[in-house]
Amino acid sequence: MAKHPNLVHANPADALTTDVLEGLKKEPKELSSVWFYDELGSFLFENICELPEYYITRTELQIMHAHGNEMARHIGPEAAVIELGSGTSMKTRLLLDRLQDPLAYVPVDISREHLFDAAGALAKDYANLHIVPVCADFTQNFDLPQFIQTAPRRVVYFPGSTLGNFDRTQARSLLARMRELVGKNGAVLIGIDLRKDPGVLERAYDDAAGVTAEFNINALRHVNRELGADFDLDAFEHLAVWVENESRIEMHLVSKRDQVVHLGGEQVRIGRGEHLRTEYCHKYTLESFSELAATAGLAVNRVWTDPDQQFSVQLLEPARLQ
Ligand code: AVJ
Repeated sequence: MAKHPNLVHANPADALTTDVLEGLKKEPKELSSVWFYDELGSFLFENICELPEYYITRTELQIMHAHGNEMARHIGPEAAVIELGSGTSMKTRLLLDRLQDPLAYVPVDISREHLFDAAGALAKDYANLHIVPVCADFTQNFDLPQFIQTAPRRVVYFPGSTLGNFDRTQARSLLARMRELVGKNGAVLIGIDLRKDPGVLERAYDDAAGVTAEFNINALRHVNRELGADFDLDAFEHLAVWVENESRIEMHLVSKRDQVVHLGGEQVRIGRGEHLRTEYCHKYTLESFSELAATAGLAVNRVWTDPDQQFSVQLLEPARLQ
């Protein structure tokens, strides 16, 4: 996150302020999508998952129900499952329920509270499973406990199409990191959203009930509260736009008027009609994703999709060298 690791901040909030200011000084302006997820934001996201226009969660669950047994067979017995950005671990249960004698479940999440809530709930339902929560930002380097590092079959689970939020370079290094985590005998089970009609995509990110709009605006509320900024929430409009040549949806906040925002002792001018970019959601074809995975040393071994090919769950394995 912080782009100046050499700067030492007395207070972690200073580092966050520096980071936000840096984004606001860019052309176009941007604000990291991590700001979506405070308590209200997580609640709004859960509501998004239930919206008729937001096909992603429901389609991925449908694929897990239809093909989970086959996924489990491919993964095999005694796997250590490492989930990046585990949240409530809701989809994971569909996998754990089907795996033969899983060795351990390692949820990795930046939110300590969500992490331990989810781990506690799982511990009740899976009495024989080692549950090893790791509180970490999975985009940074983090260590796994020794007995996980040396488990013979390590599998990274990365559902939700979260990879789509990263640009190409970041996505490649994240995939390479997963390959490193699982080793040459491991596998990656990943949810990837597929390219489709732009109208369908834009509606999925700009629903009629306005929940996604509220979710987007809430990032500003979060920055106001956490960093003492004074964004006027009513002065921004939600925008979701399909950018064809990047194959992605972008979420923006568009300023309704000229305004000045105060943050960390600085003033940021935002012009009327100026855009603040808050999220990328890249959409792949089966070919474009397989090419990306290959650049990170991963080969697509199996692909499961829904009948309309809206979404995919893919099993990747380290590519053999010759
Ligand atoms: C949770 C990152 C998968 O990109 O579709 C939902 C977040 N943003 N609506 C996505 C999101 C707007 C979501 N992910």
